[in-house]
Amino acid sequence: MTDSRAETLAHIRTTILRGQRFLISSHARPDGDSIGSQLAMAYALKSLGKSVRIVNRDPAPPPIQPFPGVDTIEIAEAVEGDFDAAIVLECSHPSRTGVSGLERYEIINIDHHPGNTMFGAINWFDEDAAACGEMVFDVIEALGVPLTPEIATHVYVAILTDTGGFHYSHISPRTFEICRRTTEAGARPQEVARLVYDSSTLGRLRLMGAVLSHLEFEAAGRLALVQISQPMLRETGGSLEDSEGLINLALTVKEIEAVAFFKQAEADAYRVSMRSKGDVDVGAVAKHFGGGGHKNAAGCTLQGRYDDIRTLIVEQVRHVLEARVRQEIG
Ligand SMILES: [Mn+2]
Repeated sequence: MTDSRAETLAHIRTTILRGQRFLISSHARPDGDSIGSQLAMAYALKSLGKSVRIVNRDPAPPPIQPFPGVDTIEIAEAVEGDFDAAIVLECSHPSRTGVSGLERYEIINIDHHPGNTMFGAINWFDEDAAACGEMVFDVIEALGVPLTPEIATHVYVAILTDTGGFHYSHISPRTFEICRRTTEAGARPQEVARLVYDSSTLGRLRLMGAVLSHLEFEAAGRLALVQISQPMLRETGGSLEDSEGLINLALTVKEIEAVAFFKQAEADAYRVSMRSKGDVDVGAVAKHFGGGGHKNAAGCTLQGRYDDIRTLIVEQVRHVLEARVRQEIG
């Protein structure tokens, strides 16, 4: 542990120990890492006798909803009340929360997304963490809070989901050490995996069929393109939430190195999610279009007609695929 890391953790520890009322928020359209990190932190603070409210802009994704404490999360666009500090997890910028009013509080910013703007009174940013849940685990350890089954389960959910089931970059020996500790403390990998990955709906299965029948390829088959339109959602009975994780299907094919997934959010607005393997940096593509994310998992939102958006994205992904080839040769 570097000095600055130890100092930041000590600072977070002091701030939490001297406060009584805490607010915890995370990004809009939360994922397993945001929910798991928030609830692990909330359970830890409660075990220290603190009062905690979790406020998010959007509900937890359906597979995460059965986990303990998810029903205590408040859904709101604004927050008020007295808090000694607001803990913002998983956000490179406070606007990512979609919750207004946070700026009134002393913010503890804990995040692993590249480009974090260091917006907090205390900022702990670690781009090398495989999940924000790893960082929350470190905070809980620094606080001296024993791992309960609830805390352990949420840290495990955060890591499992944010590594795509131990697929993505930044997985380290520390990742498995934390998973070992959480499993020892009562997290049950088999049950968690069943809830997270095997609790699908029929609408999702039908949507998957429709999505796969529209699969397209570019860059000599190295880039797969997937799209979901509003008519597809109506015909299959699936929802945009049901499309969560569908993007990973195409990546299971050996030759495919990158996937771009176009979701029609409104008539002329597409949310573009991208995934890649190894050194193919789709994070750079998302950044180019004002979005964000990591090297292997990123996204952005583009306005316009599908064909135009598709052309723009394909061009940029080609660049990062070519950059990788040059690296291999060089
Ligand atoms: Mn994360």
